Amino acid sequence: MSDVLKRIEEAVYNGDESIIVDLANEALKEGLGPQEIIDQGGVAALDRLGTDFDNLEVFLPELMIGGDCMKLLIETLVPYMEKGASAYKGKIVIGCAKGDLHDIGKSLVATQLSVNGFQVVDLGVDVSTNRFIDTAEAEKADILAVSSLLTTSQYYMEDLVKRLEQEGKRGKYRVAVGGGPINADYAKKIGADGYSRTAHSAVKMAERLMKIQPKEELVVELG
Ligand code: B12
Repeated sequence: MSDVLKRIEEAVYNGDESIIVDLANEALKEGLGPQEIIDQGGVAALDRLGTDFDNLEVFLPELMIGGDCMKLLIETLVPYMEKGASAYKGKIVIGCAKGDLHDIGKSLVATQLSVNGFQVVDLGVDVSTNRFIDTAEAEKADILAVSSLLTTSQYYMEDLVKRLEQEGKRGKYRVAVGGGPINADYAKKIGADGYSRTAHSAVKMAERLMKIQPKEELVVELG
């Protein structure tokens, strides 16, 4: 692995916020792509922090500072992300499930979708089922996208699908889900229409979703 990617991983892991921007620029100068820098530098560090948090080797403050470093890394790299075809592809309402404050992955998905032609309404974190549905109605959205990293919040994805069915609105929206503990089997089990493992592959997944009717088939992109 490139030396600068390793140094970015270390900086995010150690919460060295003051050197993140310089390192990101150095990596760009070396010809590395923004997505590669985010995944192999930033995400690698957050994965390590998550594992070490699980093993009681690091604690909440380290997770928080690591999260802030990652946000700064992404903010620095977003202007360099390649824009795909910009013709309007559809409208997506996205947010983190109720109770969930992990917004880094959700924001990466929102950014990828918007630079690739989707109009994105980002509701942020801790979004209730009512707010998802009310916003989708008001915005005449095509896709509802829910992110969850907490097993305690993922239940609200199922709640959303059920509520749309109970209110006779299921046929109006495709529902996409993603986040750490989510996988294709879970997406299928709760009756979602789409799942993708990464922000990058979320674009393909959303494009495919726009071509099917809700509940026609499960669209999966592993990416
Ligand atoms: C950083 C972090 C935090 C930061 C979050 C900062 C922020 N603004 O987001 C802070 C410090 C706030 C935090 C708090 C907590 N955290 Co935390 N956190 C993490 C950590 C280390 C990284 C998460 C991250 O950003 N990953 C990087 C992003 C890019 O990955 P991602 O979110 O998975 O997203 C990608 C894909 O999943 C996908 N995707 C994501 N969303 C969507 C949506 C759709 C529609 C699609 C298609 C795709 C998609 O695309 C993304 C990009 O490729 C994880 C460990 C880990 N490895 O995930 C723990 C982790 C998620 N946290 C955990 C826990 C327990 C907590 C706390 C409960 C700790 C506590 N005791 O208070 C609190 C809960 C707060 C709350 N109510 O949400 C656990 C969750 C365990 C579980 N099974 O529920 C984890 C797994 C750590 C662990 N191993 O124990 N955390």
